[in-house]
Amino acid sequence: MQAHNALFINGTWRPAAGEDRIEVINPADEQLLAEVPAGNAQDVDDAVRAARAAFPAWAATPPAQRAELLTNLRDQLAHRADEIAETVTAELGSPLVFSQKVHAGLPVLVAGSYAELAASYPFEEQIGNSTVIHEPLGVVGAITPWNYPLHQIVAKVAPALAAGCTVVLKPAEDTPLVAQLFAECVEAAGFPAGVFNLVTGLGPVAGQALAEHRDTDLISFTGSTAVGKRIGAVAGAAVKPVALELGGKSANVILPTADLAKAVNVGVANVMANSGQTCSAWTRMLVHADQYDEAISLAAAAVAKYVPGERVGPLVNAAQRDRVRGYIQRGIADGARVVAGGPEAPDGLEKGYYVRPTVFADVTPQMAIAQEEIFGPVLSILRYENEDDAVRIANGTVYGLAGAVWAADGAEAGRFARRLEAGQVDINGGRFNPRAPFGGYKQSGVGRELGEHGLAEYLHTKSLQF
Ligand code: TXE
Repeated sequence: MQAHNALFINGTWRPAAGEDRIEVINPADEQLLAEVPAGNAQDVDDAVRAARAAFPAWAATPPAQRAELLTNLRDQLAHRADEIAETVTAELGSPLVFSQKVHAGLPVLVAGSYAELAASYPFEEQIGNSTVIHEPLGVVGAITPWNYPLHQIVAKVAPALAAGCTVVLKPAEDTPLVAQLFAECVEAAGFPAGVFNLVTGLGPVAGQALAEHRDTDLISFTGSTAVGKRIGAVAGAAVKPVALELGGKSANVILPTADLAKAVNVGVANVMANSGQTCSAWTRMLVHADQYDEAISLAAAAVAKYVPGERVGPLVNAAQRDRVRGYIQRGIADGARVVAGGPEAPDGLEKGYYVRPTVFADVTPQMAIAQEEIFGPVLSILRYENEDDAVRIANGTVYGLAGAVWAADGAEAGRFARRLEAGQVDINGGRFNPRAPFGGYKQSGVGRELGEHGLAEYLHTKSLQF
């Protein structure tokens, strides 16, 4: 696709107010891919005005009609899947197969799920003598990250539109091209002007202007916990609802009855996917003391298959690469044992922001590599003595986004999973469900995305007593 030197506001592509540009770099070869406008506060204000003007008519559009347009959007995303996958591979660096399956495939499922939900959601219900009405909140400011760039957009925009809200999106500066492609899909799907608006730009400029804008009714943010806390504070001061999807440090608990080889192999694959840039990644593997050595050998063998430049892409930018290498060095300094990888650059890759897939053993729960989100292909393996110990370690971080539990019997794993402070836990590998709510306990966030729960975030509730 050809990058737009424009923002998508009120149904048209128009120049940004200022001259600033964002350079989009391919992290696999460090080459300049394109430039897009860096919108400013004026652009954000224009976009919010357009979204406000479009809101009454869109809110009054019957849900069945909103569902039709969302079906068109799903079809557009499916129709342009190859282009989407190539675009994400170019600006994020993920291997093309992964981009096709996940970065292009997942948004089609999520958009399709919201097309169905828009038509079937109980926007009105009867509770005793009350009629309870669920009305759209209004104008949504959406701020998204680069790690699953299209999924994160669709997981906010599709439920917002299904609910009858209008949207201003500020996507991540590293991955604006797929956001432009998404805007083209919205345009082609036939949504009325102003219902969806795109302002590409820098976080501290356009992102902050959107987060602080008085005329939005909800801010939905996915990104770092540090920025999420600031956005939460701004929203709190304005008594405005906020949805935050933040970081994670999820535990993969392998109970002694589990199929150890399978649990370790799937666990390694989970951490290596998307170069470890996944908020829900199972970055702490918890193994019973009796199986610890065997698990380490299995993990070292499994990770050897993840060759940088082939199955593992680069990190998104130089800053993220340096940050991840810094964590690998920190793990070594803190006394953890490297069983695969390390902080050096991978062999034979002169260009690109690559790091070596790394596995640490002898990790103790309080080490930085066991507490902080690394956001790279780095796995920490921890030892536990008994179930209570495993629960304590699993729950012993500020995060609570996701997790996994493995046991011979799904019911046994399910019982254990109920003790975890985490919003989504996969049992014996799990299976993706686009209707299942996703979101965090503790500092992993506020609110839920996907399914009915994700739609409810964009609704007010009013009750009429008869
Ligand atoms: O995130 P930022 P970064 C975590 C992960 C990663 C770290 C840093 O640990 O290593 O965060 O990544 C916009 N006001 N996650 O620096 O800055 C920004 O433009 C308003 C976890 O890339 O939080 C982008 O659109 N907006 C994560 C979005 O926030 C601002 C995904 C996210 O960028 C802003 C990404 C401001 N002051 C990173 N500053 C997850 N939960 O999946 C930045 N932004």
